[in-house]
Amino acid sequence: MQLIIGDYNYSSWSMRGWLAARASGLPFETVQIPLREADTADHIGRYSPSGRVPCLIDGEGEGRIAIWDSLAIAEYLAELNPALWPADARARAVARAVSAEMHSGFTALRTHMSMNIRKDYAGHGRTPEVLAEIARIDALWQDCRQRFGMQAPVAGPWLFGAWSIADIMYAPVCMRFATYAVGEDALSPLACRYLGEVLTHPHVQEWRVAASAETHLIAAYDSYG
Ligand SMILES: N[C@@H](CCC(=O)N[C@@H](CS)C(=O)NCC(=O)O)C(=O)O
Repeated sequence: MQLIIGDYNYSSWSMRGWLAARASGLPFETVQIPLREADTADHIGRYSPSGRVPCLIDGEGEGRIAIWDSLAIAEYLAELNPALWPADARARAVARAVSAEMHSGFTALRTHMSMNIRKDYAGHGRTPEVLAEIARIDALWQDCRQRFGMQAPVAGPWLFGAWSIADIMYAPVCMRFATYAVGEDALSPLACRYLGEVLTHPHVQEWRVAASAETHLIAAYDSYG
């Protein structure tokens, strides 16, 4: 498989696709395309019919498919490795709901606290709409941890016990919370603990190291200097 991604530093959707691919345990090759360059559209267009990343390519010849959306990529990988979703049907349904909520929502957070792993934007972006979305994320994390993640037999540090697509969908939110210093002052103790766990997950660390090593800049995304 090939996974086409954008910048490690800026591309939150790419991060989700890549974390899902890493969590699947399946072999894949990463093809990176710097975003917002003159040739970006041409380059992405060779792989992705929507012109967006991430895009997963699997198979060859007649059997080759392109999957051009982060959640669709995660679902495909979960068909190959079902451990990407919680095993229990009720937990899995809630995990899908929180993943879909992320995929289709939180537009204020995305706008005012765009992912920018290398920067320190402490205190920036806290509009009333963003704070309301942070409160919703906090409530959602607490609910998942208390009802599922902390319960036997699956108990573990993640939303549904074991690391799943639900955690992966919120990992870029955690990167934003690190950049914009959203911590104890804005989050419940439980959400704070969960945030700390995500930031030290080995796959998240791997992505952060790649973002730190990257030198490509996108001025339009360096919103606060
Ligand atoms: N709903 C899509 C969103 C993908 C998306 O918006 N990707 C951005 C990068 S994070 C992109 O490809 N932009 C193209 C460009 O900047 O040229 C998904 O979940 O994968």
